[in-house]
Amino acid sequence: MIQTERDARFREIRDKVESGERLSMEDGLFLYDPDVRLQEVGLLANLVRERMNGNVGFYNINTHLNPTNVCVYRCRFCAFRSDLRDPKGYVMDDEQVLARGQEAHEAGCTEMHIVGGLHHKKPYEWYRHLIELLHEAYPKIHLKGWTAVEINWFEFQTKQSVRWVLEDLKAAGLGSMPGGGAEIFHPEVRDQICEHKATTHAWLDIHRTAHELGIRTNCTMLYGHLEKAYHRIDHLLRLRELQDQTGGFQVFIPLAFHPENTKLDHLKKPSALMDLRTMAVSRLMLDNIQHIKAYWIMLGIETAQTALAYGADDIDGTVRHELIYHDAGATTPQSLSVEQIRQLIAEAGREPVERNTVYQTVLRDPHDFTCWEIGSEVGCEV
Ligand code: V47
Repeated sequence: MIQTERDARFREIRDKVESGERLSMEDGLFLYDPDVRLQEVGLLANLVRERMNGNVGFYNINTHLNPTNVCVYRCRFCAFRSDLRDPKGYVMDDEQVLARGQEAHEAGCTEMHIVGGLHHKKPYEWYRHLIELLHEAYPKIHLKGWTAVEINWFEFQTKQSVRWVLEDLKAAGLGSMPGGGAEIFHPEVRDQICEHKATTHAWLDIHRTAHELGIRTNCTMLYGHLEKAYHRIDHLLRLRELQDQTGGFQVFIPLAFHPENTKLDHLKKPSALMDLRTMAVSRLMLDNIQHIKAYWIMLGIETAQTALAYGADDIDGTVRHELIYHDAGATTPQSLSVEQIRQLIAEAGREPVERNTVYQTVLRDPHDFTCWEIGSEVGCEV
């Protein structure tokens, strides 16, 4: 395509975006063409970002908990997993899990992000028990736990339906589900990186069922490995289609592949330019998902800040105890203080706003950081 044709095609897409018209597979592929200037794609995504979320840069105060890294699956992109008898393998006991809950409370966390391996010897009841244990001890902390891959495993373990498993976990205190395990839906890629685990159909169906039960969920896409632009757009369109039907996704998180210590360590990490383009294209394609998250742990702080002008309106949280990316070579800090995270959002020209997991604004007691309020609900007692 020559430059004048490219300019005309870009104007067509800009007109669609300005008038709120939905973009197609072809539009998405065009926006991934490296000859289409990244800055222009970014400006267009920023238009949508500001239309949907104003000038706000959301963050939360959260911690991660990975109760075990032992996993029956061997996803080629994963550096976190361990075999049962590998010295790297671990399983946390109740005391360690509760200590993490106490630490989260003292740090003023509103959320614990809980995911882990699928341990060969741990029954569903153990995973359920961890949710119940934390919820009973720290009922104010929202538990965002277990991806669709874990739910699919629990379905297999219990021989019960997805609905039964999700209702049971909700009764135990599960608040919402993270977006992991989506990877790339297209079978040409999925079959090469994680052919054994939850299928695309299962992943989408579990999220659909969660939404029907009033459990909000997040969604992700792992990019920068074996996939091509076509697979990425296909992935976004499948999410958009489900969101049209349920409205239950609250945020989309594009996840950049980190190759170190994985079976794909011959690949190069995606560039910051690729990260920003993926952020922008995601914002433009997913017209029905309210938030786009630039996960600073995975992007690095500078790229996450820049992403706030390329479609993203959220940079995730202060985070503690992150393992999945750090095991795969992430060089970002283990956590940020509240001052640091607010400062980096402000430096990017956005207004820092603390949110909880379901995007309600959090107000803090200036004299006691562990006391916070959502709407009219006061959340300082544990
Ligand atoms: O599903 C695993 C990805 C995901 C690597 O919902 C890797 O708010 C890059 O889903 N390089 C788990 N990516 C993380 C996740 C997540 C993170 C932050 C917030 C939320 C949320 C969800 O991480 C996995 C996989 O796609 N992953 N290994 C790796 N080496």
